[in-house]
Amino acid sequence: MTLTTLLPTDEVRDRFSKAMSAMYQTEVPQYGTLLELVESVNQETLRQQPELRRRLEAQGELARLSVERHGAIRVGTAAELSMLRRLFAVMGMYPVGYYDLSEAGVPVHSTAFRPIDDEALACNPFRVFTSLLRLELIESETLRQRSEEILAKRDIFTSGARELIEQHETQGGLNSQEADQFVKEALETFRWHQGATVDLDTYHALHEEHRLIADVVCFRGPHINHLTPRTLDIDEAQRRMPEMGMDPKAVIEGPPLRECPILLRQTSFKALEESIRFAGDAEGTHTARFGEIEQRGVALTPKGRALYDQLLNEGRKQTAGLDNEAHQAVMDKVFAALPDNDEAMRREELAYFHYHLTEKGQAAKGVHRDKASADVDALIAQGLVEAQPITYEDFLPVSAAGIFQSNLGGGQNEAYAGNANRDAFEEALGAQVTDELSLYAERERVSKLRVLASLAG
Ligand code: OOG
Ligand code: NI
Repeated sequence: MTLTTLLPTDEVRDRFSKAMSAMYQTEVPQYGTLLELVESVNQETLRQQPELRRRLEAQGELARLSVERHGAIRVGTAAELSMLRRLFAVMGMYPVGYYDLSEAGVPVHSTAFRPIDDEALACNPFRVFTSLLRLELIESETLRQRSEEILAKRDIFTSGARELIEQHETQGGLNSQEADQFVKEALETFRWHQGATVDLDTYHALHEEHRLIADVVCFRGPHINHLTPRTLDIDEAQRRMPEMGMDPKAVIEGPPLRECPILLRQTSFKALEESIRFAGDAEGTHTARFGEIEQRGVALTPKGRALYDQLLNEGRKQTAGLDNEAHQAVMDKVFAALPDNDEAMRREELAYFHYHLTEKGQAAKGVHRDKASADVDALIAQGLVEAQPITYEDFLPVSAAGIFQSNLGGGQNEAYAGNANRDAFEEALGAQVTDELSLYAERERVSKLRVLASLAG
């Protein structure tokens, strides 16, 4: 009998995300340029900000920085979404969060497949923002039916991928060779296809309803539409995009520049217009794929998030039509209401923190048996404990909508709004999505308990 050693799912994800990045570089050469830009901005930032370097290192994030990416895909049916859930599970990626984009006039709802525990996140936090098209929101009965028929005919997974997913489920993992084969097969689902499955007239009819519907329905698979590296200075990266031949969207989405970054700031370069061969041999074009970069900060608690949402709304009322500089200046004023200081955010329970022992705390292990030591604030004041911001690993629906829109030529339809339906999404997915905030709260809670336990000895 041969014993097979099963590969950790973290390793499968790491191989897949690297293979995906290599594939996307050949598909969209500008993505390679974007990676170079982010890499040089990151190296410069780390040189200029030794404190940031120290902190990222202590958080175990320096090592993951060069592989850190998120991608995005859009699928058309419940069967496709639930099979994707099983495919991502092979890589230790699980559905986290529910995002209703109908609110922003885009007929999809979404989740993010991503690793969940500290160790997996530290290894490679690869995430895929995955949207399900909501055909039920299309008004025209004929178009809806036509879309359903077209989608019913395609299979976005190779038979090899299906077999390996089942094998993972029955044997509890894949060995190294199977994992390599899985990566190869799974990549086929995310590949770009230059040929459309429909004729030009059908494409136009769907495009007329919403560009995104055409993007999901007319192709053989849910081509990856962007891969986003993490930058440590998004303002600098945005400034340098034009000199590297990229056309950035007008404004950086999310909060303004801060000493202590929160959540997520994002910007993108415009989608490429790509030539497509339609059924019946007609030539045409389609715009779907773009480039994006992001800067990540601390995860906010429900209280912090409510304040963020309120400030963002206030800011958005004043920023319509402004250029990036003016937009950021307004946001900066509005966001003064959210303390730009880790300690203040921690005390006011606006953000999540990971507690760990300082060197002094390590030396004091077991000697703090008195009651007062259960008070983390006191331990911090005594220099025994340090609180580190927990990085936000998720997405922001308003930013996502801004990204969607900058690439859909402003296409949005207010008639879609007010249609959140998490139950229907979970039914299509075949599982519940995990609440992202509960994950951060749990990581904070466990770190606090650990620190107290080790000091108590
Ligand atoms: C996804 C847009 C959302 C983000 O970073 O917020 C997204 C899409 O265009 O399919 O990727
Ligand atoms: Ni994105």
